[in-house]
Amino acid sequence: MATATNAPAFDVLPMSGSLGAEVRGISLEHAGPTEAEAILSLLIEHMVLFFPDQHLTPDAHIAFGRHFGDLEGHPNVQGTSEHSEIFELRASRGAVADEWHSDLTCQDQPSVLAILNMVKCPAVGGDTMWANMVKAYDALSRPLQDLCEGLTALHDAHPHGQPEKMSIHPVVRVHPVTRRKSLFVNEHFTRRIVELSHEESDLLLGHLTRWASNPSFTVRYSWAQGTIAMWDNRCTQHYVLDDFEEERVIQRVTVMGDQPEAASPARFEPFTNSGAPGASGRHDRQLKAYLDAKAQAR
Ligand SMILES: O=C(O)CCC(=O)C(=O)O
Repeated sequence: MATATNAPAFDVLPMSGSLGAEVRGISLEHAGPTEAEAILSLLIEHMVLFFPDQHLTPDAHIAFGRHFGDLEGHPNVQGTSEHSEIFELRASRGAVADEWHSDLTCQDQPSVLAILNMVKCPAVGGDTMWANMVKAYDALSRPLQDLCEGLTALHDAHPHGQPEKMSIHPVVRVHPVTRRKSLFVNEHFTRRIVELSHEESDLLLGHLTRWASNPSFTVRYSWAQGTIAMWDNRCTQHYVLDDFEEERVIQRVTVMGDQPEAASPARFEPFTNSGAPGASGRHDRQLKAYLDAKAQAR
């Protein structure tokens, strides 16, 4: 049961040792501010929540999302025609969000949380996994934690066909509510560690993004039609299993972002060698272009 004083009591069933809980005994369609506050505390505790048997209409989905802040349509992907706040993923043979990611880290203010409504799901397959980035950070060795805390990374919207959309974020961020540190790089959007040479960046980023999906940090959820899932995008990543052959339709509303707070100030200068002829210059060009544009905008 949820425990906050005077908070509504829901049935809460943890789904793994790392993160995730199924919540029953609430109708999200009828949730008001008191329920929303209790749900938010549960979300902070469990990082991802699953609410089976909700069957929300798009309007009810949007209304539920608005309890948690302003909603944003997907900046790079079209919403459904009637509801600009809803972003729909429709697939019938896998290939949907099958790379680990936190949402929209290519933006300066990646989303705070998101709420999915499973509209139509295959009889088998198409599960979604989430991973706990606080655990991923905590389980790094002390020297690697120390190195990562002084670094930042360039993220871009290349997977959405817009590589010119970029942002730089700390590699380790602090959660604004819990103050816990979490690893904040992902295989989908993170392109480059700013302060390392591209070869060093490839090695470290490769290690960190593989590490982030270590099975012991994860929960895997098998959907049923009408289930709502909600996750804290500031300290988790997620991934859809590409193993289905029937239609899968899922809709998302997304709560607007905040600026990620660094665990420590950046300790090193950006590494760019873009003037160099040949390959090394080419590898640094994207980072240099971003830094130059930022400097000009100041
Ligand atoms: O379809 C899913 O289960 C997850 C979709 C997803 O990756 C996203 O909304 O960012």
